Amino acid sequence: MASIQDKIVLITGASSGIGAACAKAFAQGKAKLILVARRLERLEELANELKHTTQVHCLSLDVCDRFSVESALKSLPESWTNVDILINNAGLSRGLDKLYEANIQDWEEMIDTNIKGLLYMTRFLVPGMVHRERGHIINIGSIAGHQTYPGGNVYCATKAAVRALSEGLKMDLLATPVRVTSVDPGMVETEFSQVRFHGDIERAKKVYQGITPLTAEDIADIVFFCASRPPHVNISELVVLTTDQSSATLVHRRS
Ligand code: NDP
Ligand code: 8X3
Repeated sequence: MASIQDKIVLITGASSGIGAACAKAFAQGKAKLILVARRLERLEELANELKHTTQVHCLSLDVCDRFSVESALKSLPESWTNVDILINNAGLSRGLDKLYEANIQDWEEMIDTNIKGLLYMTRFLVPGMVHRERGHIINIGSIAGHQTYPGGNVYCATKAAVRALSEGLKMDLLATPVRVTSVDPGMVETEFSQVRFHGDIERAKKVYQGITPLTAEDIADIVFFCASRPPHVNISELVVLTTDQSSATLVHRRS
């Protein structure tokens, strides 16, 4: 295992779910953390919890806002600028409507966050990695990027785009030591379904009824594992499902 101690790790979507769990896992490894999300109070709460273990810098940022992303990254204090590991995790789904009936605003949010937000973060941080000859980009994709499911239309398209972008970036970084990994989970119980159903908690709970879903910590373990391989080992793409799920649409429920 390669040490990640003192590496600077920037995690988008660190205020909840997989991103927050990654923050805890990388804090255990003594990495220095830049936590990004829109809800600053959530980030500060987490930073407070982690400050005894490692150094943490919080950035309240909407990754969809290209100019804010650029200016926030340019304004990082000197000691935080050399990001070693970028975890592009911020993302969301909105709705499960048929494509021809869906709310167009839902599409805009998914496309802007899952694709454009990931692109902006990557575009502004990867040149430094290439220049310093070290770095790792870990994108959180999804089983939805491999298989489309009914009502998943635009969300699945955004995750298929993440998959294509991970592949393309890996090609563009060939001949540099910078690594690209895509971690593609199935059902993970986080705030994801609450966000998908616009705060309908009862409907969100039903998504995980009768199964043992993956946890945010399960995914954070895997992300940490990918990041801590020796420099010549690049885990390119990793699909992870709960044992109760065998494809995007096949789920075994006990009740
Ligand atoms: P959560 O809803 O728990 O967390 C999503 C995170 O993304 C939050 O921290 C949220 O922070 C952040 N975020 C959303 N929009 C923005 C934005 N515009 N700018 C900055 N941050 C943003 O869901 P998960 O932890 O489950 O989701 C994390 C990633 O994992 C997503 O990319 C999702 O698509 C992917 N995924 C999830 C699966 C699941 O079943 N849960 C399965 C496969 C992939 P804030 O609102 O404070 O900005
Ligand atoms: C999140 C998992 O199955 O809802 O990407 O698409 S799923």
